[in-house]
Amino acid sequence: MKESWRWYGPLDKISLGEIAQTGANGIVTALHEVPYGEVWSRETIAARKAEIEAAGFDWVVVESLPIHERIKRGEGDLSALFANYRQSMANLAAEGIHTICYNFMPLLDWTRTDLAAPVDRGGSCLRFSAPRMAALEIFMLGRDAARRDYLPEVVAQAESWFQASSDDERAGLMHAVMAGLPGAYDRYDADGLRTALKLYEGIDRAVLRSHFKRFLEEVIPTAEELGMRFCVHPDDPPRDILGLPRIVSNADDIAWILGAVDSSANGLTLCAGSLGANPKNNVPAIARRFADRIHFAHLRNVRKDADGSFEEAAHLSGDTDMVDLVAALLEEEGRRRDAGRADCEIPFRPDHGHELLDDASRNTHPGYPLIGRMRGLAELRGVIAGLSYGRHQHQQR
Ligand code: DNO
Ligand code: MN
Repeated sequence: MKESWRWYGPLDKISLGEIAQTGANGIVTALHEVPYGEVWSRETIAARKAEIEAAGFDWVVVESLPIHERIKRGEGDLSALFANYRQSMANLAAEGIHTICYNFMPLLDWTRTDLAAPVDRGGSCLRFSAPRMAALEIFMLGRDAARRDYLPEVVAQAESWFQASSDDERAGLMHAVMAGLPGAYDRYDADGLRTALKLYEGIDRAVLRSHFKRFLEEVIPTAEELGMRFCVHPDDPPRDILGLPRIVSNADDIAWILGAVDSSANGLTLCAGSLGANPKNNVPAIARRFADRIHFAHLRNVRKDADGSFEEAAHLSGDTDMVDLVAALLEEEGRRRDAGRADCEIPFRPDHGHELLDDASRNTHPGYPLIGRMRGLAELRGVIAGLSYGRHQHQQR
């Protein structure tokens, strides 16, 4: 497996020189400065690639080539947006970059309510509290319909929190919920969010699926021609948020997507932490079922509570059997190797990490600290080495 690391580009507080010391050799990044919907020019891609290569890395995955909200909403004439998207793809392929991660989450990206929840023995993690999210939806935004999405006791806790909370605490909650958005765009306050949600009125699961299918039909044939691999990132958390349908949340959803345009160019980012936040998802089983379409993996763990809350656990210690999951990915690599494929290595990154030791002082992107991710990567590297040795021994016998 190819060890990679998400770097947010020149504005990232962690430099490529520092990333080199983590042992990773692949970089996962995007042109975060280009507004959604605009073409990534070949020159800009080439300059970023040169910077990455000069530091001794390969640019292994684009995460993400973002999909404009109008495409998700199916709004108006989309031909120019699709043409721009395909042009960016062609420019990336011309620069030798072939793996593209993207998501189809309406409006938000990953969603948490607390960016610094304490963990045992020190440090902090990202946490999703069902009562806090319910407080935001029901009481701060006034979406009464959201009551249906939470257990009655969660709604009761949400109401007490809301009544006792200060303006600063409410603003802090809104800030945490927006933190998953990758670029500097489209962060909302309560009014802005209400307005943005109105644009999604009438877009239910079936409608959103039809917009997703249209996207796949517009880009996957081009991806095939260009030799590119697309890999959709699952919804995080894998459930409806703010009443917006989320359609990349479980094995049935994934089967539908991969079948909607049945091509190896239409693949999956196996994000263990996202899928693992729903107790119904068995992540190693999902990895085995869709193994031949996994083009990229995000490895991290979660620990779930009974009320729908969860927090990010250390990479090897949450609810997902990480060793079994890595074994599933190594089995797939073995099959690719046996089939004589040149591109058998699956790139992975330690998705998020805890904030540990000096991490908080660097004020890095939430979820993306240096030391916490380095710990995760080191643990995963150990698992991979151990399983690879076992497999090697087995083959010798
Ligand atoms: C979380 C990430 C996601 C992911 C996008 C992909 O940290 O895994 O934000 O980058 O959803 O489009
Ligand atoms: Mn992920």
